[in-house]
Amino acid sequence: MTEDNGDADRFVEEHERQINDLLQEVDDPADAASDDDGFSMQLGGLELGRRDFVKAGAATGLASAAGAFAGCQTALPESATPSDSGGSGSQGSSAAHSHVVEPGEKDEYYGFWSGGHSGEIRVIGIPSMRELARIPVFNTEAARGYGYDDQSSQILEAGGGYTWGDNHHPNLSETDGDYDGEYLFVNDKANGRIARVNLKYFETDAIVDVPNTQAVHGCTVLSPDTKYVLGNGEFRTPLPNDGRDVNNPEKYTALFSAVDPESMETVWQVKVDGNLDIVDTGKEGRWAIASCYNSEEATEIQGMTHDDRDYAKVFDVPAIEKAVENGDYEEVNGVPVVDGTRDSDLNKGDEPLVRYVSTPKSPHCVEVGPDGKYAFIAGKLSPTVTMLDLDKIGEVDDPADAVAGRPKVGLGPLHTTFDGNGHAYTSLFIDSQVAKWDIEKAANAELGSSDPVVEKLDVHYNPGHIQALEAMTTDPDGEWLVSLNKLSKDRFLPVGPIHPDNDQLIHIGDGEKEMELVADHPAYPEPHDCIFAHKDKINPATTWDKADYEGEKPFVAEGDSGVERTGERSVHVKASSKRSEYGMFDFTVKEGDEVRLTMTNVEGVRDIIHGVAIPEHDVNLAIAPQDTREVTFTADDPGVYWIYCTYFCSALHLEMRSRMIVEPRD
Ligand code: CUK
Ligand code: CUA
Repeated sequence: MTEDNGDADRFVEEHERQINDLLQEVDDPADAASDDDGFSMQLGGLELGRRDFVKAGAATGLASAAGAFAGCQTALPESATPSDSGGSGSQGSSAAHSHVVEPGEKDEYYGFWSGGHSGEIRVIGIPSMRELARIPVFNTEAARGYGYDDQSSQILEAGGGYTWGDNHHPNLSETDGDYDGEYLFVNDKANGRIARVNLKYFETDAIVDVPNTQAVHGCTVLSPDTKYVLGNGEFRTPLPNDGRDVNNPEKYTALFSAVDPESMETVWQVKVDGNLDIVDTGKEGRWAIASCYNSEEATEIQGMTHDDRDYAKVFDVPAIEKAVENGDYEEVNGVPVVDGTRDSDLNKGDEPLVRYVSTPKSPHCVEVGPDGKYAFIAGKLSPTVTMLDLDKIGEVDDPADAVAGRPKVGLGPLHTTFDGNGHAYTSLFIDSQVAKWDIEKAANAELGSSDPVVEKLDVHYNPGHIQALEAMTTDPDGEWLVSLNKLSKDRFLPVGPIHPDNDQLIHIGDGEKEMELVADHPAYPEPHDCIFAHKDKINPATTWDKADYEGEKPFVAEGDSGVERTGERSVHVKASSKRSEYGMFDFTVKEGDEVRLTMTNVEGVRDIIHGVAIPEHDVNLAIAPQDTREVTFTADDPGVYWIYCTYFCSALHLEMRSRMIVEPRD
């Protein structure tokens, strides 16, 4: 059992050097054409040539059919066959597999993309890569009136009142290990939150501000039945973070949190040593596996990357529940916090709450394979992926004995996905490649062997997450894989210094043939991850069902429009809307009145949305058929204000207007 972990400084330095090399080549294509200059170096045990760094098609004008795979040839074991199928990166035009969905035809899969610090979720059809919708979650969004009407403002307010979030990991709710189409859950790394999107309406319906935690990074649902939404606290802080221990970083702590998917309340937390990065669960509802890149518990980068080993933490969910039941916790800000640090009494005995598995080196992602047998932990600063045997982890005395394999896949491995046919695909951030490898071969190979690697494909550039169709279920569909590349550099028309990311669509088929790069897709900053569900598993409503909000808000039928004075300085205005008129051509309030406006769209047909814009009052509603929205604002200044509809709903859309008359008060 030998392996090569290298040391952090070397990897960071090499990484920077490669990026600089690459940038220089992009700046000076002439230089790059001479790739046979004998340049080569050893890195992480791999012999690398210049072409490993000058990735094919990198604005160099290199003959791309040859270039696309040139980068992997030196790095591949002899048994691997570089593809000759092109993968020219010419945005799909020469690809053997078409991803085009003809006009009028629909995609086969829904893709849900995290939006990073845009705070939103994006819905993209696969394989076309056409963007279908954006679902605002932690951000406000004018097109859908999110954060403008009272209801969505209250969701944002209850979630802490922040104006943005940083969502990384979208997850679909599961029943029996398969997507049930009910909810999507997503983390907010920036403000330590988890949000729920209702997939009947494709709308955010709850945000929980997880107590005691400053960053919720990794986020997943507990398979197979979504018993909890689990969130990883990445940043260590004092507990509680109320001014105590601010100068004693050794007393900071990171928490693993469980949120109830229905009530969206935090039901328990586990305090751990080190930090917590990414998390996934086994398929049987017992294990949650999280990566930890800062076992050093340092506060600056040198310290965080100092050790050659960090760990994966394996949480035993039923054991944690038992500890909570037994009252073995400390309550902090209303949440039971159990002690899962290594010295905790709860970690002694044969049912420890948390097993710490030594893992090289600043590991990043954890993904559990479709059969639930292995957790795959990408090494980030180690060129390896550690396979943890989940059948064994509960049996062995030393958790290290549950390590079932550790293939060397390439530089900067971050995330792994699956085709359901025995292959794993790992993104290589530093190499700018996707490595496809054989899972069983890796389980039988020496630790640190690169023999299990079947093939590598260049991507453009620096991939983070990769995701194949339904790869997180027990029955992945293969066929397509998306590589979410952080940098696009020269792949698109320049649009100023903030460049788009590049999500690349790659054909993988059933894993038996070579991977083929089929399309580039620019992405507005900055998605991290995505998840795919077959269209039959998602069943959105096309109009609202008013029974769903009965008792929460009124439905204003056409005859019910009117103004009611509710107090000395408050009025309630109720109005219907339809093509092409509001329920009232005008209404009158008094200067200084607080106006509560309730508006229903009484249309029964899909696609006819009405908007409500009131100039100079920051009022903006978007109301889908059969829905009601409310907004409360103050009519500060006397005058006439033309209300108009923002959605182009009919030929008489421009005439769809009403007047708010604000009379002077005296
Ligand atoms: S993290 Cu972004 S590339 Cu937040 Cu899933 Cu790995
Ligand atoms: Cu209603 Cu435009």
